[in-house]
Amino acid sequence: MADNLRIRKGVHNLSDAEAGAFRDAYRQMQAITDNRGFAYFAGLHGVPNWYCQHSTDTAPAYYFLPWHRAYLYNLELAARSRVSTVTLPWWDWTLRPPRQSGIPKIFEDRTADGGKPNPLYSFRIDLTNPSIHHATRRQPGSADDLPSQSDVDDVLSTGDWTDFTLALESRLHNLVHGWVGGDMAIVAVAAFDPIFYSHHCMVDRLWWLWQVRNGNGSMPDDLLDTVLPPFNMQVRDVLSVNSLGYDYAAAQTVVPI
Ligand SMILES: [Cu+2]
Repeated sequence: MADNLRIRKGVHNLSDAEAGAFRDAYRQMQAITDNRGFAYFAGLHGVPNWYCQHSTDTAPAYYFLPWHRAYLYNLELAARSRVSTVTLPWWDWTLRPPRQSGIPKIFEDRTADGGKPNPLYSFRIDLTNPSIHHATRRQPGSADDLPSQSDVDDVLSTGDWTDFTLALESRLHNLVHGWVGGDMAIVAVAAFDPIFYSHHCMVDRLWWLWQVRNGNGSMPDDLLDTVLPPFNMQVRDVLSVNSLGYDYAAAQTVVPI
């Protein structure tokens, strides 16, 4: 295991200092309007640029996992150019009380860091075309309705690449978008909610846990050369998180080097 990998942790395992650094990075990015800023990244997924790839648009070629991995990678680099120690934390929706219940507290607090607005709680969408002007909001369901560990194990036990990516996207990922509700439930604006990236980080982590077991499985070869716009990356460039320079904390002991 290389020492220089960036380690992504669970939101529930962040120290106060790490949570503060994460807020600081997002707070700085949210104040920037150029292509280093939060609004720019949010606008790549749905409105106004619509680069995201979901299975419903791309069947039978499934770029959902590779595209979102490239997306998070670039977002994380932008966050690290603000605060160099930051890595993207994942939201483990399978945790239950007392460890966590529903939306993690760091995303739920309205204020943080001495009464400042919490940059993880909401972000104001200000777009002219289409005209959308509001602060993101959520309408979460009951905490018991989030996917459980056995739901996750079920999806992870799917050996075939196509079955796996479809199950992860439709049974876990979509369910959590709908569960959070509000903007997160609408593809066009979901990425403006700051929790989006930690939700997708969990999805990316589950793909990696599956890859540790299955490699690339039966992923079709012709998928590998596909470019993932607007990123200058192909599917083959994002297959290994270690090659991208990061790892997932809980996976460290089981990842073959
Ligand atoms: Cu999503």
